[in-house]
Amino acid sequence: AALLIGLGSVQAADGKLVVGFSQIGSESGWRAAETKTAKAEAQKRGIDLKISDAQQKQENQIKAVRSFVAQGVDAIFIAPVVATGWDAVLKEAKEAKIPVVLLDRQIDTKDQSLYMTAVTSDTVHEGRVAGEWLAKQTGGTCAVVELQGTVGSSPAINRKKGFDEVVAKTPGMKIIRTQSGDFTRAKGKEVMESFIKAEDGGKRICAVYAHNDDMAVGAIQAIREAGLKPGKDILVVSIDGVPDIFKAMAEGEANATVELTPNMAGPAYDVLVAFKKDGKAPPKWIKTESALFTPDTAKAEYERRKDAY
Ligand code: GYE
Repeated sequence: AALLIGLGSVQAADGKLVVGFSQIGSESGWRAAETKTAKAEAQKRGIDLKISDAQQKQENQIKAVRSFVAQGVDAIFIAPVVATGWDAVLKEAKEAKIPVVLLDRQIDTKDQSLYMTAVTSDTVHEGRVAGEWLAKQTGGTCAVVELQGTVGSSPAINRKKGFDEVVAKTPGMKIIRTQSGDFTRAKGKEVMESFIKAEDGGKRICAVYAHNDDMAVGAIQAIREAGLKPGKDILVVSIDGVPDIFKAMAEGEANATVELTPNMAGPAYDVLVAFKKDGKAPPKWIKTESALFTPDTAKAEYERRKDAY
């Protein structure tokens, strides 16, 4: 919709709500699905969505937010690549009275008034669920290598924290190597290759815990290329629930995933519409579900999702 500049405020000519979304990039299959879903859910509600791709850089996100403020959009959605460093730009949005909604990642700030709400999963809980599944599966004895997400991002920090809690109370479970694979398939593969080399061709590794499915898929390739059987010689547990991991599970090459819905924008639009209508502020955290999936249902789950991604 075209924008009309009025007195101190800007509105879409056709009365549509205008939302500016600063997206991180497309590092994972999950994120591509989140972007796709954000567009579809906007269309359903007649919302004019403007997406800016930050190509993994916080400075690009800050620029995008400033540009949305200058355009006078009705709301700003941000998927914050890292957790720190947001206060200054969020103050600018607040001064312009533009509500901000965080999508899928949280931020570190002392001033909770800088954003209206965050739609995310409980990423500490996801790490716990993955850890508990692995502890149970292995009878509590397992040498784990960990592929962390993007350094400084809330899901990487929290998925590590939740998993570490389980390790701390399971004497036979240990993380023997841990490194960031930046949430990408290529990096996940590369780091897994170095883990395998460092651990006697992979023989000392019981399982790989990847902070997302894409890195797990990369790790599966590395395991296969090293002459080992992913899902058997080295167990594979990760988070997201993208179609490719269900496919890998159905083929016996992955063992468990914790689902993360790609529909973060839908609930955000709903609270925004309510807020614009009657000024009702939503709760500070809108928590999405995190369910564990294992190979028994993988084929059906793959069929059910493959088109939505
Ligand atoms: O799990 C990963 C993505 O921020 C929770 O980011 C999200 C994570 C998701 O790249 O695949």
